Order: sequence, then C-alpha cells, then structure tokens
Amino acid sequence: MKTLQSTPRRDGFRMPGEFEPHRGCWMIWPQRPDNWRFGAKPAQEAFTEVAKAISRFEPVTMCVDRQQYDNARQMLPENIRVVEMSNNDAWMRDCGPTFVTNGKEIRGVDWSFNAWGGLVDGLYFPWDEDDRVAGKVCDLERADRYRLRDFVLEGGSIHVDGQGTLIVTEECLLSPGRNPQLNREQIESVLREYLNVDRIIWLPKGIYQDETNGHVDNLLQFAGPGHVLLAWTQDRADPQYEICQEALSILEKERDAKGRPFTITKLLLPANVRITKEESRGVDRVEGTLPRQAGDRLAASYANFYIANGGVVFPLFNDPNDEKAKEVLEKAFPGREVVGVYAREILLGGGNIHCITQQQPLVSQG
Ligand code: KQY
Repeated sequence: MKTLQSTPRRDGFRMPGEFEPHRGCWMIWPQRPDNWRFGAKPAQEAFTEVAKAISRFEPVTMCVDRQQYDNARQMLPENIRVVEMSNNDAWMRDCGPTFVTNGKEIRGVDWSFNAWGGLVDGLYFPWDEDDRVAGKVCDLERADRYRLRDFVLEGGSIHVDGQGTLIVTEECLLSPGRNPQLNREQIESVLREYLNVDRIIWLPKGIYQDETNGHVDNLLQFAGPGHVLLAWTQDRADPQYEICQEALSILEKERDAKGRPFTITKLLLPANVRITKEESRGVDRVEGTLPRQAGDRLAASYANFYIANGGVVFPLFNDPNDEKAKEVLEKAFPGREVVGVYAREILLGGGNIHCITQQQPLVSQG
C-alpha cells in the first residue's frame, strides 16, 4: 500500500453511492464491556445476524481483536472471512476507509479518527487502534490510500450520491471536537478534494441526542441519485419534529450537483426507545467512556440501513413502524430484497447497522 500525496479529485477518483455495486463489506467485531452489555455477548449475536444477512448478497470480512478471534470464528459462518485486527470498538463505518474509485482501481481515504470528538466530547479514550484500522484495511485490499493526519471525519457523517452531491450536518462537521481550526469553507474544500464532490448540502442537525453529534447516516440515506429517504416523525411534541421539518424544507429547496430536485420519501421513526435499568446494569462503568444510564433516549432510526448488492439490510426495533419501514424500503429499492435484523443490541452501543458496516466498491477488472 502506498500513501499518496495528491487527492482523489486531482487523480480522477470519486466516492461512489452506496447503491452502486460492491465488491464486499467490512465490519469489526464488538467486545468492549464498557460499551456493550454483558461482555458484548448479545451484541456479538446481533453483529453475527447482520453479517449473515449481508453475506447473502456480497462477501463480508469481519475484523476481530486477538482475544476474540477464536470466539468470532466459531460464531460466524464459514463464508464470512475473519481477520485479526486490533481496534478500540466496532464502528467500521466511522474508522474504516472511505473508498474512492476511478472505475478501474479503488483507493482508500484514511481520515483521522478521534472517537467522535476527541478530548472535547469523544465517547472513549484511547482511540489509537481505531485510527489505524483504515490503513490496515487498505493494506489488506492492496488499495493505495490518502491519509489526512490533520482532518477528523467519520464515514457516518457523510452521504454521497456518487454524482457529485454530498449531504452533511452542521451539528457534526462544525462540532468543536472535530476540526475547530477550520471554518465551514475550509471544511468544504477538504471534502471537495477528497470525495470529489461539487455540491455540498448542509442540514442543521441529525437525530435528536445522537451521541455522534448528529451523523447524517442516521437521518437519511440516498436510495439513488436524486432520491433521499428521510427519517420522519409526526409527533409535534418530540424535539425530533423540528429537526425533521427543517431538513425537509432545506432538501425541498435544494438541487443536487446535476441540478435535479430531490424526491424525498419519509421513513417514520420508531417510538422513543430508552435504555432499561436491566440493560444499563449490564454495561461496565469506566472513566472516559460515555456511561449508559437507565432512561437515556437512544437514537433509533430506520435510515441507518445498509445497501448491499441486490439487498437492503435494515434495523428492526420491535416497533409497529418496523413493517412500515420495510414497505417504504421495498418501494424505494425495487429489485433488492429487504431484510430486517433485530438491532436493539447495536442501538444500545450507540449506533446501528449502517454504522457497523463499510462497503467496498466493485471496479471493473479491465
Ligand atoms: O456511527 C455511530 N453511530 C457510532 C456510534 C458510536 C458509539 C460509541 N459508543
């Protein structure tokens, strides 16, 4: 693996939309007992179900810390590749590489990772092993990488249509724990260079009380160019209501990089999900890690789904809106099989299916 000194834009590489063909999907195995209850056993089962669901559509690689290698290998079916890789937690979307392609080759963008806010409001310390994951994945894939030592970004904070449009939130990208030395224009110029985008749409906020400072991947997802699925609530008493209304009104007025207006499909949120006393008791308390308190509201959203080759894997919360979400996704993704995976255990760790996966694009071999 070479570390390149240029940028994807200069080299003619772009980040593809998630709905474009994949070569596979990368994940990390959960294990830390101060984020996952009961020594991460229930989370490991949930991650196994996600990996199995995705592996029906494309190859899955699971990165596993040394102590968990045997257990993971034994819990995962043999069609899932298991590789030993040190890590601090299990969020491949956020610490893994953002893959870019020129249609013939893939490369990785290796952003700096600081656990969603570093010493300002990060979620755990240290995060050095996570920060090395993207480089290691690129190495295993023989993909050259662009390394940004001084620019913090997580994969869950960006969504692209692969045709020049990027959507982000101000809450996250302008948060004091990421790149406080840069203003909005300077951040935009880094994003234009490294994702090769021309139009950047800023929404004010993500999902209410999302511990990532409002990652866009919990609020919406592109179903294809010009089509966005937006998390939605009709409950005016919920603080989420204003957030959704604002996002909708911006998206309705916006155009994408090709000048198209957006088709916006609403994806109703589940009812408020909160941590139970029993769930909170299962998590170790460690100074420096965000505690999991009984009664805390969780940032549950059906927008946190993964688009695979021929499939969509979305979270189930045991909520009446599970079925409605499935119907919306089936309509938005004709020709893909929509598969629900019960995801409360992932949510209890602070994220969901999209946050624990990272797609690797397919390139033609010619
Ligand atoms: O992208 C995400 N939603 C990850 C959340 C990380 C939470 C760490 N406890």
